[in-house]
Amino acid sequence: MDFPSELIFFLRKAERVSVLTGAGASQESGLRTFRDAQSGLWAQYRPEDLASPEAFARDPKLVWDWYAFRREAVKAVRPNPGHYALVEMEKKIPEFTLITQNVDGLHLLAGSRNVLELHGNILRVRCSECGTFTETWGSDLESVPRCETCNGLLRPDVVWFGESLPRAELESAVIASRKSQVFFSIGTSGVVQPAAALAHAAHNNGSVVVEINAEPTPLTPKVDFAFHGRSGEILPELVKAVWE
Ligand code: BV8
Ligand code: ZN
Repeated sequence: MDFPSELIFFLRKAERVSVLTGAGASQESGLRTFRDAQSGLWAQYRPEDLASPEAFARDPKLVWDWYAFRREAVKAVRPNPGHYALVEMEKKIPEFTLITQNVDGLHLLAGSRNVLELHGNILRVRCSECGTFTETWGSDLESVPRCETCNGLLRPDVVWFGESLPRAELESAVIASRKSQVFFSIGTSGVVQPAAALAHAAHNNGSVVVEINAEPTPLTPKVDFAFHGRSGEILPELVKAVWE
């Protein structure tokens, strides 16, 4: 794949680069994106109808089981070449921030260091009442496991629709996006807020915005460079073209 020489030039001299990733960045690891039709048992549910406090209050077992199913799927997959290309990019850029909407922990597993998990991490479980984190819980399939401290229902440590994002991560993400000289939007449909606003904040502060996505998104008209294809293929080629 050929890359515009001015993008290569920008990246070679960039000191501050921020990257926002979405489910598309994990698709080549074998994880379904959020917008993919859910598989099997879950086909009849829309993610938005499962990933919310109301859904958990209405049917905690259904929501717990959906996350248990997804947690096992995450544990069964590995980072893909796109994740590893971002690890290489981080080594070349003095101030590099990886902001992810993904809850699968694959950037950390690949070796990325400065990662901001805006929507939490599905591998972490906490009490829905007292917030205590736990690594182990009962394997009784009939009911949602409960907190050993206060007996509250356990839940995945992810941000549901209608819930606020973790303040520290969001603030750091906004600052990094605004300060960036180059901002990448990778594998995201750019519809979920406030994450989707980060690319606009970068653009409005003069960043060079680069989109790498399988298909055009609402952001595409505003970006400086758009590459439509698979991030697991494009990212390693870009890193090679710039730094090798
Ligand atoms: C909040 C964790 C304040 C859970 C997730 C109306 C208008 C605007 C906003 C709203 C609105 N109504 C409600 C809102 C706010 C709402 C929102 O944005 N809703 C959307 C649906 C309109 N946001 C919230 O509720 C947020 N909180 O606002 O708090 C507040 C507080 C109190 C009361 C009110 C407000 C919380 C949002 C976080 C929700 N949690 N995840 C879990 O995972 O179960 S979001 C979840 O969906 C994912 O984490 C991810 O972020 C998002 C899906 O987006 P993508 O990652 O982009 O994935 P998607 O499938 O959409 O796209 C993948 C892309 O990849 C595609 O374009 C595809 O082409 C591409 N692709 C595929 N394969 C590849 C590829 N690209 C490259 N290579 C490939 N191989
Ligand atoms: Zn508790």
